[in-house]
Amino acid sequence: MGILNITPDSFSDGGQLFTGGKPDLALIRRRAAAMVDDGVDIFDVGGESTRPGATPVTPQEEIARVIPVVTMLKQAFDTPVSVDTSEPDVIAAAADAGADLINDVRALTRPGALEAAAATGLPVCLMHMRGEPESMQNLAQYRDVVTEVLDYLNERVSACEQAGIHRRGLMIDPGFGFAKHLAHNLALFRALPRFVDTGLPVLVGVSRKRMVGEITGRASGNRTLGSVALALLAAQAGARVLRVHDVAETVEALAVMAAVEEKS
Ligand code: YH5
Repeated sequence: MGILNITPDSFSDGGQLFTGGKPDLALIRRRAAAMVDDGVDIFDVGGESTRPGATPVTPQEEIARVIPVVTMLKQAFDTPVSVDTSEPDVIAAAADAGADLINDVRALTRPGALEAAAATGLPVCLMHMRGEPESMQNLAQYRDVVTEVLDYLNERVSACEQAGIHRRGLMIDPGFGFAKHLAHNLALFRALPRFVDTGLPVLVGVSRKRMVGEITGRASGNRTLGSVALALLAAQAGARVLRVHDVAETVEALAVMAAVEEKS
């Protein structure tokens, strides 16, 4: 899954895809085409910055950032499009524009989000976090982080099933870096087989995150190697979807793993 960040503050992603209140569709198209050449399987389009300390965005602003991009990607490519959103109106508009997957860092907990997602009939990725990006690191306190995150995701899976979203349309994600310190992130990473054992596909998003910097000592512009190493370890532990900035490097590493494991 290749990240297309349509926010004015995502400078570390290597170029600004959103400037002057508008997505730069020509630039996004070139970036997406490069990802396709590199072997991407899913585009992930996000208009809300969810980094620690980020400021909130209105649903109208999110729609203005994301929907033209979804429309362009569906017209120009055959690659499935995921939309990174928590907002019911954005979920509905994304589905209308042809989105293939809803990726919600708030696991459909916003009022109306569960119903909006169920109405689209689209598959959903449920991620664990606590609180809101501007304050979430204050909530990084756990008695047993693995059990608490698994319990939360199982509860959200049940809520989805009750709202009419079938289990076969769900994916789970421990939410690396979201209300978690390094020790929590590492405990969750080591416990990936327990998430895989739920039988649901597991998505892992660690690309260029602080945890990579904390492990390697590298600043945000120099975390590709650490990110690829973690992605490979996640795949080896059974993660099915890897959300990454560096598609070419990750695909190359996965090809090595597949050869060793005699897969594809
Ligand atoms: C995720 O893990 N993450 S947005 C800070 C960074 C670099 C990257 C400090 N959406 C996830 O990518 N969706 C985001 O450097 C996500 N799983 C899912 N499902 C945060 C992000 C980032 C933050």
